[in-house]
Amino acid sequence: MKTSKSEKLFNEAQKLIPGGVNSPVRAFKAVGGSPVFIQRGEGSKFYDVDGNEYIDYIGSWGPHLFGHNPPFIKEALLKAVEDGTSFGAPTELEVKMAKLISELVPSIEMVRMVNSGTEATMSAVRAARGFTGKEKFIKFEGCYHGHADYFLIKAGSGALTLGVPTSPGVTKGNAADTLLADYNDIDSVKKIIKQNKNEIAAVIIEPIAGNMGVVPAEKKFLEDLRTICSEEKIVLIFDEVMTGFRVAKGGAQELYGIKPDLSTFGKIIGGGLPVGAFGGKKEIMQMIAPSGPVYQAGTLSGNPLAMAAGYAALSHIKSNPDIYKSLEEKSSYLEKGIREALANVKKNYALNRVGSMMTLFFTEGEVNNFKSAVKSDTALYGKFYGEMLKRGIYLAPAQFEAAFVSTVHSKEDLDKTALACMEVLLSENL
Ligand code: KE4
Repeated sequence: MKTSKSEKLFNEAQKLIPGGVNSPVRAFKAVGGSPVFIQRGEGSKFYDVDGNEYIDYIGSWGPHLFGHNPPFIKEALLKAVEDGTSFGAPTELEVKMAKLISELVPSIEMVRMVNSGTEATMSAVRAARGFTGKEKFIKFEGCYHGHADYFLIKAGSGALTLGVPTSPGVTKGNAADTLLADYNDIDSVKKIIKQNKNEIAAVIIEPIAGNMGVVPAEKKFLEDLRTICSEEKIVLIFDEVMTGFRVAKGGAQELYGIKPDLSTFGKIIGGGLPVGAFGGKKEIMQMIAPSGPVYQAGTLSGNPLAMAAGYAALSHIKSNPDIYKSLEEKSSYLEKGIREALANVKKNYALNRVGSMMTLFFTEGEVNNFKSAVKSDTALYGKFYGEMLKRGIYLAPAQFEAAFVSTVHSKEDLDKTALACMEVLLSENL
C-alpha cells in the first residue's frame, strides 16, 4: 500500500502541529506507523492522499451516521452558505433545532447549543453546580467527557490510550472536586456519596461507554443511579455525545427508559460540523445566562452552517425512524461475521456491541468495566489494526474506542470486513 504522500505530510505536520495532528488519537501512536491523510469521503468509504480506498468505521468518531457526504446534508450546507456563514445574532434555525432536539429526546425541556462535546459537558456540570449550590461531582473511571480540566481524571479515549488518564496541567485544586466511581458498580457510588454527604452536585456518565471501548451500563446499575440521584438531590447527567441519535432516535435514555436531569450531545447533531448541546430540565437550564446567573457563551454557538447540517441530520432521523432497524441489521450481520472469524481461530476475544457502535477487545472473557477493558492486549490490537488497514478497513486507531456502522455500509462492505478480520486473525503475525 503506497502511503508516501501521507508520510511526507505527516513529517511536515509534526514540525508545526503537536504530534502532527489536531486531536491526539488520530496520530496512530497506539497502533504504530504513521497516520494516513484523508483527501475525501463518500458514503461508507474515504480515500487517502495516495489514492487508497478504505471502508470507514470511524465516521469522524461518530458524527457520520449516514456515511460521508450524504446528499441531504451537502444540499442543506450549500443552501445555507448562500446566506452567509455567521451572524452572531439569533436565527430561526436555532429555534427549529431546539424544537427538534426536544421532540426527539423527551427529557430535553430546554437546550443550549455549543461548539463541541467538551463545551456541552463542562457547561452541564457548571449548570448542575449553579443549580444545587454544591461543588463536587462524580465521574466513572474510563469514561471520557472531553478535555475540560476536571474531566481529565482517569479519563478514557485518547487519555487512556496514551497512558495518561490523569493529565499533567490539571491542578490539584481543579481535580479536588472530581470524585471517581467504578462503572457498573453502584456500591462504589454509594460509598462516595456517603463520604461526601450533601456536597455532590452531579453524576456524569456515558450511559453506554464508548471511550474505554464499548461497555454498556447494566440496566439495574443505571436505574439505581437514577434513584440515588433523585434521593440525594444530585443532578444526573447522561453524556450522550456519542450515543445520542446513534443507538436510538432518543439515544441511550430511550433504550434504557431512564430520564436524566441533563443530557449532553455532540457528533451526530452537527452532521459533521462542530456542534455540541446540553439540555434537560427547565428549572436547571434556566440557571444559564442570560436567564440565570450561570455564565456560558460562545461566539459560534448556533452557527448557521452548523445548524443547517445538524438540522438536516436530525430531520432525516425524524422522517426515517426505521434507520435504526437497518443499522441493527447491518451491525448484527457484521458482529456475526466477526464472531465466526473468532470461532475459526479459536479466540474468545470480547466483542461488545450496542446498535451500530462496537469494540473488539483483545482480551478473553467479559468486558463490563474499566478494569476488564484495560486487560486488553493493546500491542496485539495495534498489529490487528495495521493488517486491517492494509486490507482497506479503517477501524479506530486505538483499542479503547468504538467502531461505527453507518446507514450506507453495504453487505459487500460488511462481508469484506469480516473476511479481512478472518484473514488477519489467522495470519501468523498475529
Ligand atoms: P468533543 O469535545 O471531542 O466534541 O467531545 C468530547 C466527548 C464528550 N463525551 C463523549 C462521550 C465523547 O465520546 C467525546 C469525544 N469522543 C472522542 C472519541 N472517543 C473524540 C475523538 C477525539 O478526541 O479526537
